[in-house]
Amino acid sequence: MDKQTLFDAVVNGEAVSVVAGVRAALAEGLPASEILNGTLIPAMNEVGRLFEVKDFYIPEMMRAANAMQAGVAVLKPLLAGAGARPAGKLAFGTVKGDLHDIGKNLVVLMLEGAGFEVLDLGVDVHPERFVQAAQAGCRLIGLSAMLTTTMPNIKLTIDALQAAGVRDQVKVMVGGAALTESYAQLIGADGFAGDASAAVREAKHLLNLEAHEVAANHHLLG
Ligand code: B1M
Repeated sequence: MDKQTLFDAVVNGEAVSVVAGVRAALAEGLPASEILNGTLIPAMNEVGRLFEVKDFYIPEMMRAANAMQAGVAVLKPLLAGAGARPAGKLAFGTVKGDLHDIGKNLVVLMLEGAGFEVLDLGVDVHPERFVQAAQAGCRLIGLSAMLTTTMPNIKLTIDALQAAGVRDQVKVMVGGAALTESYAQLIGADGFAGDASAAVREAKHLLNLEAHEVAANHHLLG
């Protein structure tokens, strides 16, 4: 199956064809990350465009989302297979009122691949659940929001962490299609990432992991 046919299968919500197409692409030697970033994600962007111009409605969007998830499930073991050592415990979720989870799931997958232990709180997550995760020792809270209407719930969650007295114990990273770095700064988040790979880099940066690793090596050497 060629790239265009796989792209069309995602857009048209044909999960069986998507699984077959992803398997065929892997068999041809294409890296999992290239199939994801070069075909599956662009196909979801096309679904968003079709929805915007009213060629697609919710049922079509849901079918496409299911097909995308079926394709990602095939790629999952390959994307998560880095097998790095544990690097810290994080809690991730899509904020209250927001049901989009494909992007959040990809970010979680990549973080796990990079060696983080991730508590995935799911979608439509109430601020109090993030507070509980912080109280339970998670070092980084990841908040995903895809809708302009749910973006304010990121700020509400940060405020809830503050009110509970745990804001200083955690780093807050935010992301999602509707967000920008400047908005993240405005609402008091510690970091922003535009995609899953950037999220891994940002999580390491926020937790100062490279520096700790360097320090640990120096300790061993010296
Ligand atoms: Co929705 N939806 N949707 N939708 N949907 C969008 C987001 C929209 C842009 C479509 C459009 O109009 N063009 C639009 C939002 C407009 C806006 O607010 N500005 C929209 C709308 C309006 C809606 C509804 C309100 C429609 C309605 O009911 N009238 C409704 C809301 C439901 C709700 O949440 N309460 C709705 C519903 C749905 C479905 C349920 C049908 C389905 C979601 C299924 C699911 O997730 N299980 C759906 C889908 C599929 C989409 C689009 C088409 C695709 C989203 C997606 O999965 N992208 C989307 C259009 C688009 O984004 N182009 C759209 C692929 C994914 C890999 O990318 O999620 O951006 P993304 O994640 C990326 C980065 O953003 C980043 O990394 C990820 C991986 O690279 N990232 C993070 C994400 N979270 C991060 C967190 C981080 C760091 C990085 O740190 C914490």
